[in-house]
Amino acid sequence: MNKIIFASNNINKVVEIRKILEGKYEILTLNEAGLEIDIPEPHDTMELNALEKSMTIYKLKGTSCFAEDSGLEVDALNGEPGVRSARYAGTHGDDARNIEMLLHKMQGIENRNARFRTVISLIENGRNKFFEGICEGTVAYQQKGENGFGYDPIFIPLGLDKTFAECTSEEKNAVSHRKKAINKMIEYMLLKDNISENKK
Ligand code: ITT
Repeated sequence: MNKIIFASNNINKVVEIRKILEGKYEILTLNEAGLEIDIPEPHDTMELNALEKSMTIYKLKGTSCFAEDSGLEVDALNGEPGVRSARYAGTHGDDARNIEMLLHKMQGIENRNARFRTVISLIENGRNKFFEGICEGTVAYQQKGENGFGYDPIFIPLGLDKTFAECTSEEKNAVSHRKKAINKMIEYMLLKDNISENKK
């Protein structure tokens, strides 16, 4: 099976993406690729941060790899936390405080519309391609559910009446931003592989 490095230190993302790509591609984590590295995310767009992560790893390893930058965009907060989702309350990856901060800012706000957005940067032979995935929904008034990670306990995807944290991984993967972006990337990679097969 083809192997590809996923340039992420977020084990929850790795688990979700492994499940989505099961049987199609083997995902190597940074650790498994022999890299212990914390890649900075200094930019103010998901595109540039995803590219920073994938390009950093490509330069170190020289093999195909991809990275993703993702976040929750809330309409009533002008798209916040957005690109700052992982560190909204100050400390990177403090999910509990990030949720607390978001619910606090949304007190008294009736427009709960929001979306998860993921941007993947895939680098092959030094060239970059972006893939985007969006999942529309609303921000709940309180946390519910134990599954998933990040803002899952307060995000209700459109068409369901429960939070992502109340969903099974199959239910989340059926509609998630990450699944949509990964699907686009797989379609692109398979098409390209077919084209180069036909040229032989
Ligand atoms: P890497 O950069 O190492 O991949 P990270 O956690 O720093 O991991 P991001 O900078 O892309 O990743 O931050 C994404 C944050 O957005 C993440 O920490 C969550 O708070 C939130 N997030 C993204 N996707 C999510 C999902 O499917 N469910 C819940 N929260 C999500």
